[in-house]
Amino acid sequence: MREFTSCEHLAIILEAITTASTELSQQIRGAGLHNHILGQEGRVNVQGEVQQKLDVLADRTFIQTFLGCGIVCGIASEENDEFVAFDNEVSRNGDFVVMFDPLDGSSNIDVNVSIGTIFSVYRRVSAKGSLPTLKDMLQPGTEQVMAGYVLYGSSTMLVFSVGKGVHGFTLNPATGQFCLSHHAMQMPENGRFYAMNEGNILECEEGLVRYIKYCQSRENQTGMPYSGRYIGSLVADFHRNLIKGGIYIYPVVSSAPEGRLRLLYECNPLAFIAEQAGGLATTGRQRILDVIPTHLHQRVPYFVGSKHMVEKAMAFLD
Ligand code: AFP
Repeated sequence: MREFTSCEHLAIILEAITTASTELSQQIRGAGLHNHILGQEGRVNVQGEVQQKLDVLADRTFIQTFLGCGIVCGIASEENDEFVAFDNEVSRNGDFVVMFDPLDGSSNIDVNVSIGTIFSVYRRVSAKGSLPTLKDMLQPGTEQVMAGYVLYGSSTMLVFSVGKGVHGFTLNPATGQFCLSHHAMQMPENGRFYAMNEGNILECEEGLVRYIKYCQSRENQTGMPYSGRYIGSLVADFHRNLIKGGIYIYPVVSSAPEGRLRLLYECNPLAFIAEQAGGLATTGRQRILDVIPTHLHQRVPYFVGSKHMVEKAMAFLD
């Protein structure tokens, strides 16, 4: 049998993602009409967060699709305490692992605000034919071979990169096809939007408080206060900044001493997209893609967005 090329492999994974997200998109679009998929599942995930029914549905949908595609040997997701190894002959020979947040922004599900799926694909480092190991999951972001997200917003959109620029595809609900709508996306180098949960401002380090004051002043490059925009769905906040220019910050705060966002399936994939589009992603002190992961649900502080804005924010930190 002919071996697939790397390109063909990634196309198969991408097809799995479009299949699962098209199905999920339909569920989300009708969620208000179907009480059985709205609200809480009644369980708490490993992060101590209450799972929503749609979180669990999304997680299952993606797992089933990756399992069925034959070239993924295991996954890790926000909703599973441990990584999941696909234990069958075909999957054990799969070359790839996928890290994903099945439904980012779950607090927005019941209030009809944009949410998304974030994913990151790595080539396994363990031997083919065996079950994947934790080492496969704990690779630095520089090793990603594909990453992206699906945004369930005013339209459903897939944005991804295989390391050769960023492209966006919009779902045509009439045909169920994702069509190229945003070719070679570039993040503006500067912007006039900042996104941060300012409810936490009194808990932030002094340098960051000074940066936020700078954003609100006329001293910035626009000569006008930036506009604050915070949706509370990382993927939606990120997407706006990708298109219009801006910065998203989730810093260390006392309630989240290591930051709130998860390195493997939130920060790394969006950092990959940001860099591929000419933007920047750091912890405030270090490039996100260079962070060596130590555990599956590791959290990090996150500064991501337009290059000059992230550089400026970092300059305010000690
Ligand atoms: P979920 O994947 O658990 O919904 O995470 C949401 C999130 O990580 C991110 O999307 C938001 O930007 C952030 O949390 C919102 O957190 P705050 O409510 O603390 O601002």
